[in-house]
Amino acid sequence: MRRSIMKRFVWSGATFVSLVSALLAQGTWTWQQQCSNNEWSAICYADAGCGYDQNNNPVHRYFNNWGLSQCSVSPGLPGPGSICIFPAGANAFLNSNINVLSIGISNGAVFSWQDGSLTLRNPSDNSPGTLSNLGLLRMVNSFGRNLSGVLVNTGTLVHEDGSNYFNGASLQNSGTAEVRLGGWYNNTGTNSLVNTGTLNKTTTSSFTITVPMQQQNATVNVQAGTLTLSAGSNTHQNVSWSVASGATLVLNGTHTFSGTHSGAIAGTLLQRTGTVQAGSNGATFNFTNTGFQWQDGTLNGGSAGLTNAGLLRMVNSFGRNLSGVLVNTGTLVQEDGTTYFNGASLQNSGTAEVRAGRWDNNTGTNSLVNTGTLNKVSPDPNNPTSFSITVNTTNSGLIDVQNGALSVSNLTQTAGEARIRRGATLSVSNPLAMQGGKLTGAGQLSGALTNTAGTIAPGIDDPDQPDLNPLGILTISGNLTLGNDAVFEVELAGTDNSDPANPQYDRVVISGFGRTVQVNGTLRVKARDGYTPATGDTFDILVRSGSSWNRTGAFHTVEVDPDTLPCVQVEVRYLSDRVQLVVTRAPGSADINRDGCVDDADLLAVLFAFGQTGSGLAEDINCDEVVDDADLLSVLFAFGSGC
Ligand SMILES: [Ca+2]
Ligand SMILES: [Ca+2]
Ligand SMILES: [Ca+2]
Repeated sequence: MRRSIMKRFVWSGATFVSLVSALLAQGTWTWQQQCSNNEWSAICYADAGCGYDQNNNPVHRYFNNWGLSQCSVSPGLPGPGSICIFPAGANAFLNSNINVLSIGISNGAVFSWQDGSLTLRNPSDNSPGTLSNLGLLRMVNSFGRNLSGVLVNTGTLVHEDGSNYFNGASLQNSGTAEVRLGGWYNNTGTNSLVNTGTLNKTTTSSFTITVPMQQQNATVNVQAGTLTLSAGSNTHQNVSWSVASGATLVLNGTHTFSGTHSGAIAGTLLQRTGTVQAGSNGATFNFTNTGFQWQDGTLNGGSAGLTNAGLLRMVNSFGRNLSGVLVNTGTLVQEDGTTYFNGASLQNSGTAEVRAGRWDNNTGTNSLVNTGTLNKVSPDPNNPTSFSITVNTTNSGLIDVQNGALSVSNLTQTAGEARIRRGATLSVSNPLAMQGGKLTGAGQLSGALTNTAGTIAPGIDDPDQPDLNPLGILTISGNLTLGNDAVFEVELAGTDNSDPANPQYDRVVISGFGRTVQVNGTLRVKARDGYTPATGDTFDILVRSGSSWNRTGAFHTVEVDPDTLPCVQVEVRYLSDRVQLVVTRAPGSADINRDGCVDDADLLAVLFAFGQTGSGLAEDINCDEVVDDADLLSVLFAFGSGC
């Protein structure tokens, strides 16, 4: 009976293949290659021990690669429910459709899959079966392959070419998976790519994955070419990423990150579109070299926040959407385009650099909080760029407008410094609310300044950047309000302010017509570089450049720094077009009679006044209110100078 069925199977066509296979399928099959062709279902024959037919021709003995042989008909092949084992040394090739329960590829075995559908399934309950690779599993040539069931790779998987379509399939890699050209596509059913091992992209070709990825403690190395991760939903936890020079890793679709993601990116790591978001416990990016490039799509830090500890770049002239909390402790660079804030909070305690484009207040409640450094720069300082921030901004760090224009619609400063370098402009729509910190520089504030408790200190005094001039002429094109606790700090190093690039003292210029200037608070006067003013010297510390202004009020306190300006006394004059500082008393000079020469006339003056006490004595050179030997020594040490 069985023999007759076999005959019909062999000679009557494929209809009976599955029937016969089903009958033979159960059990364990071990690869034992008997044919020169190493294809899974290869059949070969030899004239061996099967006798002769009625025409005296030898009857063939048919062999397969599973150790079976049979006279006159083909032996059976693994079918549904079969357990298939490829021992070490096996080198098998799959170019046909198969349906088995499981496949085991041993360490030392090679299995090359070119074409066909590989279905791993338990026929009794239709649950997925498993292919376990401990050896080398290759996907070869440019064919379209179909996978159903579970593929577990703990060995080496190399996808050389072609497309793998996932149809209710899960690829679980804890070994090494290398992809070169082609793709893994989310075709039908529920599919997943679980990577807890290493995924390497090699060769200069492109590879695309649309199967949802779940990565944990994994490594992704894009060594060459382009790897595109485009699944609709992906999760990545504690993944180490690297992209070699010339290579590209593209993120499309939705990617949820948790834990820490680090890596050296010598090539390009690009969010081309889609969504990158932090999980419920937040996530940290620490990408170095060229960093993480956000071009388009959405970045959502969620309520726990996405923290950038490395380099995060907003690139190209796209409109991007930011939501949730983005914390920058590393370097954040906005190169171009518009970043729309939609219920977003950007918290910078590292360095943020803005070059061109906008950070726009779009929907919801948005904020920019700078406790670090926010630099406005232009890639080409000879062609300065503009950057606009319409998100409510609070500064307690450093805002440094190095060149070009920075527009901040609503800027509140509670501490720190807003610095406008010479030639640069900081624009505000609503009055800059200075509740603390300093406004410094030699550029222009375009807009009003309401200084309730901050310090206006023209020039830039930065010990880390000694090339910047601590003396400056700062222009305010807008109304100026100084409150009771405001400070205006003026440094003196000479009386000549004719060279705006190298002024000798600090000044604020109010430009524009009909400005309102309310003066109040404290005027603080210091000297620099050992400068000592003379009685009668004047300094125009607050001037208007327009034809009129409405100036009211006066400083309630004038502080003269006793360390740099000992015994200097000043008076503030409120003139129609300026507020002027006049030196009413200067420290003594060894040239007592002020004839330009320290000689015996000055020595005699001190001797005649010797012992006198009181303030304002010309002979009291060191200003301690007594004429004594200290003053005499001052003359002796300076004797002959100026003569
Ligand atoms: Ca200064
Ligand atoms: Ca003299
Ligand atoms: Ca004295």
